[in-house]
Amino acid sequence: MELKFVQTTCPYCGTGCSFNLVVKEGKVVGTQPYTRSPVNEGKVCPKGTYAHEFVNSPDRLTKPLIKKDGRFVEATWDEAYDLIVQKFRSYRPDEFAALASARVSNEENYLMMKFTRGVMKSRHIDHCARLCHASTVAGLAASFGSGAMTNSIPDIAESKCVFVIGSNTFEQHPLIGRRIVQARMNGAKVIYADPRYTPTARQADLYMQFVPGTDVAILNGLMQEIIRNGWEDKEFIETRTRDYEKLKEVVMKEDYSLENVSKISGIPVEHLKTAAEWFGTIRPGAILYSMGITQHTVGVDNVRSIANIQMLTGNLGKPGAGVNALRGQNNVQGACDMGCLPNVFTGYQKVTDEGVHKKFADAWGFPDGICEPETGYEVTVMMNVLVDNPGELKCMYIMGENPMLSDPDINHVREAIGNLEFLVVQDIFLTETAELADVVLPSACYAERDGTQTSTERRVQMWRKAQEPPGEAKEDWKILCELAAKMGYAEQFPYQDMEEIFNEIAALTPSYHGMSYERLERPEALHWPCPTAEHPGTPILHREKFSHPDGLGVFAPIEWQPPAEVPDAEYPYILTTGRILWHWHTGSMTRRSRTLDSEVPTGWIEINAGDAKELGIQNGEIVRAVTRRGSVNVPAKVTPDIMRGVMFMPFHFAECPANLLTHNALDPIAKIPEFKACAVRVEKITEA
Ligand SMILES: Nc1nc2c(c(=O)[nH]1)N[C@H]1C(S)=C(S)[C@@H](COP(=O)(O)OP(=O)(O)OC[C@H]3O[C@@H](n4cnc5c(=O)[nH]c(N)nc54)[C@H](O)[C@@H]3O)O[C@H]1N2
Ligand SMILES: Nc1nc2c(c(=O)[nH]1)N[C@H]1C(S)=C(S)[C@@H](COP(=O)(O)OP(=O)(O)OC[C@H]3O[C@@H](n4cnc5c(=O)[nH]c(N)nc54)[C@H](O)[C@@H]3O)O[C@H]1N2
Ligand code: SF4
Ligand SMILES: [Mo]
Repeated sequence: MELKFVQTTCPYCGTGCSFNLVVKEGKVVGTQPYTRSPVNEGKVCPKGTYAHEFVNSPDRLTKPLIKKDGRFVEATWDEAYDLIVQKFRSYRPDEFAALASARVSNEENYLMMKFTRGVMKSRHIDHCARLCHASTVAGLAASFGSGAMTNSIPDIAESKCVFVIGSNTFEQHPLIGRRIVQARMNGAKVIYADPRYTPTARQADLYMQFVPGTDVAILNGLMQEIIRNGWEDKEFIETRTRDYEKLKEVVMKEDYSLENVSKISGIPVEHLKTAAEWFGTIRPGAILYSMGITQHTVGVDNVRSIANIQMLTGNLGKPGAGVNALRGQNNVQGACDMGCLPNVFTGYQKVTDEGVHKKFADAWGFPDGICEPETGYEVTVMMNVLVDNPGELKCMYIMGENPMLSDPDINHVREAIGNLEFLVVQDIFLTETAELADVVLPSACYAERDGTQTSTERRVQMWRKAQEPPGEAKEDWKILCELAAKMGYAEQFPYQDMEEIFNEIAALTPSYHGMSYERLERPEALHWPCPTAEHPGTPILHREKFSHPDGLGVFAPIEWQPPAEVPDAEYPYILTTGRILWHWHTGSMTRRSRTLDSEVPTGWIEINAGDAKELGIQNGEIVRAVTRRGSVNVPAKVTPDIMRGVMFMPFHFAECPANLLTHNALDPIAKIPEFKACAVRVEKITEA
């Protein structure tokens, strides 16, 4: 039997590994190493290895569905389009909102952005970056003028001191974890701070367990100790930054002495001292962070503190250093780059800038104009508006997201979605969100299309089509083009293939300007910014200057504040949430992968062994976890690995959804919810 091998990039995390899909008789049946990618050099994690398993799942959506009398009935594409067009035309621009997707290609996200702003003329477009690295995009833009991971993945192996905080790298970005191991084999010290002793902790020379939500205090304390000992990089501070005095005024306060920070965070003073000494004196030092930093009501403050410590130590613009914000989904960087955010067009060009607005309006040529040059609503704000001001938003178009499991406070989300008049969901499976839709459109998955995606290190890489989509499912870009044509805008959506869309993106986006499919075909692809056709791309940002007009990095004085909801007598523990190696978010794909799902078939709540003893809870016992939002029955996992007073739940499992419990409290700037800290109590379930 003849086998075909199609090289593509992984549909799961933002690391951007490559592998080959094995195709037999026109169907994807396996994966195989592809050794020429400089990102993963032929290695993959379990999700990559089994990335073929969900592709031909019998659960794939194969036909459009229309809800009639509360039940879905199969429909033709024309019936589905006709209904959508009739409804979409009945709404005013501001009554419509769209969610783009970190799962689909750059080209498709660009089209969703163009559809929302051009066809629907609405300001309201966003996507799951809001739940993820919105704090990074805002925080690093304020500190450096550009909100992306500063260095490359291979570069991490060059570091001499790797400080990982709020990232469980070995489970969530395993092939970045490999670079930490390489750095350590090259003699680097590894410092890891996390409320849980995770697989990442096992790789650390120094592990610091701490109370969730105390990151700013810890970082301020480390900076105070570095300054006290004169370990700061004076030349870097002098020549490359401003507002250092303002930073110093805050971090040198008695509040941030190591003794006080130890009291706030629970980290022993000795450990803080060692961390400050290593990070203050060993160069180059890289920081890796992810959701433990961003998903807080102080998410932007946390990110700015990370930027502060890297400017203080001069760890920017050079190999082995950097602020390495590990982006989560395969193409969340790309969805942001494509302007699927309520405040920017592609390449972070501001919607409120009249020149930019005119540039896009002119290039697109909609005879009746595009959306107003005003910022729209963020996902989390959309949900709040739907509940608090019913009737303002009436219609949503959700492509490749599952907010009914991934947004905070699911009861609130259910109420919000219930207040919509018309919901279209475009997905590869009938998700918890799709169940609530009026129309469901079946789309192709990554293995069924070409296109590009941009990984966490700003590397723009290709997907390659390996098989046809099942049944009548279509590629997301084709659906968007056909729908735009039915809405009367065929001329503005004239594309024959993805490459034509990419060329339009490159023409309108300075950081992608020098890219073409031809150039991206190479195994190493290109890192943005890549402004000209000759430019080699930019693996390391901020080498000579930062992206602010004056070229300087900006220190921000940040005071520590506790989370919005802290434990009390009624809810005495801190609940934090996150991920595990084997599953992906709402489980739509991994729970339909036989191997992954049999490895870990359901969720749990991690409880410290001492706490469990006090509560009389046994390992494996089903308990009831209760917060002010709701309650969930879930197996207890009693473990010494989590800090006392803290509990952890993975959010992948529909049968025990962590997000029934989480708190919809938002960072005032980034509008990201506080998934990483709320107050919880756990009850024994007594037989009635
Ligand atoms: N296997 C797998 N990999 C994934 C994903 C997945 O679903 N499954 N999702 C991808 C996505 S979209 C993302 S964004 C990334 C996320 O990647 P990570 O951020 O690494 O994953 P999380 O588990 O959300 O959180 C990381 C760690 O933060 C710790 N933490 C909890 N509270 C705090 C706190 O207050 N401060 C600090 N500093 N740490 C805290 C948790 O104990 C946890 O170990 O992973 C990506 N990779
Ligand atoms: N409690 C808690 N909640 C969290 C987090 C947390 O740490 N704790 N983390 C948050 C973070 S960082 C993130 S990124 C979000 C993720 O939240 P979501 O993006 O809502 O989660 P996913 O399950 O990845 O949803 C992606 C959807 O896209 C579909 N899909 C896959 N491929 C395609 C395709 O090619 N086309 C189309 N149209 N659809 C496709 C999948 O079937 C799935 O339904 O969750 C957030 N929620
Ligand atoms: S590390 Fe990420 S990109 Fe690489 S194989 Fe695993 S899930 Fe895929
Ligand atoms: Mo994410």
